[in-house]
Amino acid sequence: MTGTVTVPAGFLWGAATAAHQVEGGNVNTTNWADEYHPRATVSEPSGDACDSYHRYPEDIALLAGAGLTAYRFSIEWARIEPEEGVVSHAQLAHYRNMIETCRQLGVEPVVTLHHFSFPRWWRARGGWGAPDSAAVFANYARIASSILTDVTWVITINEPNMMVVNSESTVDTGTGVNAPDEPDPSLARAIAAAHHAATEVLHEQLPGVKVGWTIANQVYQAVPGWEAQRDAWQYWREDFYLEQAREDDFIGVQSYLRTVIGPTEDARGYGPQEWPEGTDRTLTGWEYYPEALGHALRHTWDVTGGVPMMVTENGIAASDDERRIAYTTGALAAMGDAMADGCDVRGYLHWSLLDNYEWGSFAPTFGLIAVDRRTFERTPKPSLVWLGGIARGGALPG
Ligand code: IFM
Repeated sequence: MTGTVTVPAGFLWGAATAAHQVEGGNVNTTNWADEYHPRATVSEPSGDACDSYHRYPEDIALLAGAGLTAYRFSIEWARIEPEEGVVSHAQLAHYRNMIETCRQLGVEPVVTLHHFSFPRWWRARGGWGAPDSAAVFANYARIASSILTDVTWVITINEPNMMVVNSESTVDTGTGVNAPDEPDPSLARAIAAAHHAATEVLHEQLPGVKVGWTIANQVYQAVPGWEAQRDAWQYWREDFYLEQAREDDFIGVQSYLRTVIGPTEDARGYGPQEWPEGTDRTLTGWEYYPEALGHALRHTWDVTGGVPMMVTENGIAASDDERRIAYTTGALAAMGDAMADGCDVRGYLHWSLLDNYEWGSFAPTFGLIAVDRRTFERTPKPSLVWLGGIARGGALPG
């Protein structure tokens, strides 16, 4: 179905960031330790990032001024609990100030508790693999809940499915092997247990809160005849995590691309297909495929059995801002079609508000706002004004 769809009242229009990617000086994380390790494999470290730790009032004001109504950001566990069991009340106050800044500017805060970065002590005690990892994460959720009293939308964990497949360190191990070949179901179950434990704590502490997690949707498509292999590939990379959300208040849908599964020459005999020469790609090397968002929403809706959804990330790494607008136009049209066909979508949060640290490099620019790497001056791009206009009008491109 195609046509112009009007979003329901209360639909959130916004943009997203994550602490490690924008704050700067995130020195107590394992990410920082790895980025500055003598055998670091990243092309550049996060450093001062966008200095949003200090400049968040300007960031939120730019978002609000453009007409957007929601800001998704993450709070940094390594700052809030710098050593296991040690709570930094000053850092909690910092994040509380961010929430209050949102409120003062008429912006709905969507708060992520964990977005990829870990305190150093967490890795030292065994990470998700430690037998009590769910309890330790739930305790962090309890600490965080003290500043979330009036926050409606809370995300426990960002992209657990990517965390499991990308669980290698960014330090060269010297073995030539860093990435796990297969997602580890025991790791997936441990992270799911942490999500459920944290959700329970948040519901106990914050009546009325809506809790969910966000899943990176890869839009797995099959070469004709390879559907069974596609399903097998997909289960521990995506569907397991969608199933875990069936009792949640909402689920975050994060979409950028698709992955086609078919025959390969390795021992397994199937897997992701190479894109043909000449495929239109983005700055991250991903295929330019705005329709992915519609597929991601429909698949999430089907697997969860109708859990309300929020697009918590969607965007493109592009140096040409017109391309960002074109991509997002296509993605919003696909979202509108999915909504017209019955998908319950509560918001669209673009990735990202700022040109930020893309886990190893600042080169793939996803932002609606450019950031000078030395002065940190913010320069809104036309796409920010454009998306704000869509938000004000409330109608999706058809
Ligand atoms: O930058 C990341 C983000 O941290 C998680 N989702 C995908 C984005 C783009 O790669």
